[in-house]
Amino acid sequence: PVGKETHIALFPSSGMGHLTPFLRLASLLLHHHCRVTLITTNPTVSHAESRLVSRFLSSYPQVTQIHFNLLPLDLSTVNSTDPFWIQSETIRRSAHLLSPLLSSVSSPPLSGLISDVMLVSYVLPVAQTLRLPNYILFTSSARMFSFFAYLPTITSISNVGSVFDGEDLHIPGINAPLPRSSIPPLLLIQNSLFADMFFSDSLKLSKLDGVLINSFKGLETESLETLRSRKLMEDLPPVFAVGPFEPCEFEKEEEDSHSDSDSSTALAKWLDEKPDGSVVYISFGSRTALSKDQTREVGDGLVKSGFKFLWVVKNKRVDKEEKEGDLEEVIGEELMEKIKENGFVVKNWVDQGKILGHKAVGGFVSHCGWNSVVEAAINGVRVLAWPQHGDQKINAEVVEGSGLGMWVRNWGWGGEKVVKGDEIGEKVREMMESQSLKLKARDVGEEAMKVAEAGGNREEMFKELIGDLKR
Ligand code: BUP
Repeated sequence: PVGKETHIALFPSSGMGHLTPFLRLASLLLHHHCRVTLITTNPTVSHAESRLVSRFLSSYPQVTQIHFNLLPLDLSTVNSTDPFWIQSETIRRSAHLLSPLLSSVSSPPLSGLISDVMLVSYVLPVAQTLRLPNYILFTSSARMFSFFAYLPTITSISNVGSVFDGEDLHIPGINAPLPRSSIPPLLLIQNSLFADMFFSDSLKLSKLDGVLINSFKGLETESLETLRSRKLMEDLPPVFAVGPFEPCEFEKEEEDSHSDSDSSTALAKWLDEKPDGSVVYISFGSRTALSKDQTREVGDGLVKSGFKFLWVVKNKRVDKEEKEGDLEEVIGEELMEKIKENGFVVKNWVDQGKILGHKAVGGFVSHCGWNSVVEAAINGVRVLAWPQHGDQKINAEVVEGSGLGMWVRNWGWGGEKVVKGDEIGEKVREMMESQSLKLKARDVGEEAMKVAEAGGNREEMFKELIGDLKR
């Protein structure tokens, strides 16, 4: 009804790859006059997450925060050593405690809950008990969502390998088949947390009220069309292509607290002095640390490419574990000297939104975490895909298929082999020198702008979503 205020609770899972799109979604919902309540878990895994949450809350004082204290998890009951997976499982197993917290939200009462795709099995029963519409934000590509929705309808957790045996997987309504080599490796490990989550959550999709995806026509035209028209399967809930999510003001201000402000000023100055489109930016995301050998080969490759480069180096999966002096130790003095001629190296973190939006940056060597792909797309920056794990090969297929970038398939998953500097340098050069790639990436960027402008397709999607929530 007219006049009813839409009040939405948001519940992200762990890691920057999940938190960031949730906060960008919050910002878009506020822009569309919704009231927002954010559920924040205590503790978080990384410093990056807690800093981003406090930045967000101080920028938007009108947002209500629900502090959600997690129950301790018995580690002997989880088959993972990855702190982000463990945290995600901790959130799942604590989810029943949400019920009293959500039911106490009253002025105005909640219209719906948008929770993380990784929490479906545990959050949906809570929402059902409270008679609260439950939507999810799928934090990867529409292509990955098609795979997620479809695979469990044709096989069981113990037979994933068999549907691929020697073949590609054909997903209804999607032209480019999915090769066996692209499936997230953890899916082939039956008792991994990921495989368990993937299967149990996927089979509950039809019970949800809707699925939000940070993607857009122009980047994933076919997959989105297939999902929205229910060509993939009849009982899918409505899919809303609410992307592209662009980096927000509250993220930019955070820069100084991540790295020391002297080095961020030096970086800004370094970039400002470079010609348009001349710099390659290299980052493998917030939760991938390359091996020492691979890190050195990357450095060697960047030097050999002959291009100017800005390189974010991580040597620990979790930022809290990084120590002073790590960078020099990993890269080594000799290589560090060569790097200084053409490169700028930052340990652990930069304001990526700002970097990709800088006119000096022309190319991006990326692991293809989905947020990074969308950020490159918004800015029309071409990508050299180097998927490391999880959904990243499926996202790299989107990069290649949309024209946003190129992918050297035989580099395999991160850590599978050490790719040599000579080859890295050659491919970086190929990406930077390709006129056709440059133009195609620019087209994708223009499409993103069109979708995101006032009156564009993204606004239509938000109107549809909010209309749905008001019913
Ligand atoms: Br590293 C890094 N600065 O230095 P993805 C990341 N980010 O702003 P991930 C920075 O974190 P999953 C840095 O812009 C993006 O929004 C980046 O998300 C930002 O990859 C986010 O790209 C990272 O999806 O997550 O973190 O590997 O494994 O969940 O895909």
